[in-house]
Amino acid sequence: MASLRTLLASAMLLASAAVSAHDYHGGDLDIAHPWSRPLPPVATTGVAYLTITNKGAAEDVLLSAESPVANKVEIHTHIKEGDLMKMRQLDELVIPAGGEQILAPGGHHLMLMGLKQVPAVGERFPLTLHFKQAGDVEVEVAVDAEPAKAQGHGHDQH
Ligand SMILES: [Cu+2]
Repeated sequence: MASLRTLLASAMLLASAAVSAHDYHGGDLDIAHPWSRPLPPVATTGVAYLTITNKGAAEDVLLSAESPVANKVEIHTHIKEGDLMKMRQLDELVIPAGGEQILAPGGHHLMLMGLKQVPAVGERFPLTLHFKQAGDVEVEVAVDAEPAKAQGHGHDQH
């Protein structure tokens, strides 16, 4: 797998050269603005946020996700226990017909476990989402210094 890093590096270069909208489509799903917070170089876990909109007449389900930058990707949510917000792993995430799921700080998110490399601010890394109906949708997660769509969800300490 010596070429993985090279592949990834060129994918990131290509991605950062593209300036246009940062939205993806798969089946009846729109996936808007996948982003991640900046991470310290020694980070072993990361988080990805995005918004999934289902324009279809049937529900879809996010079953799992994967990325070449992490050993595995888990679907997480935050649950309030007393005054504490705790993370819980979810088996899947339902996107209702005509509805949306907003993955954002303080709520649902994709957790990148066992980072193999830490993407820098301004870079993008690939993420593949596996949906029950829409199949696989590949997106690129932008590492943003100032998240654009984080409003209204409080702060967490991921
Ligand atoms: Cu988490």
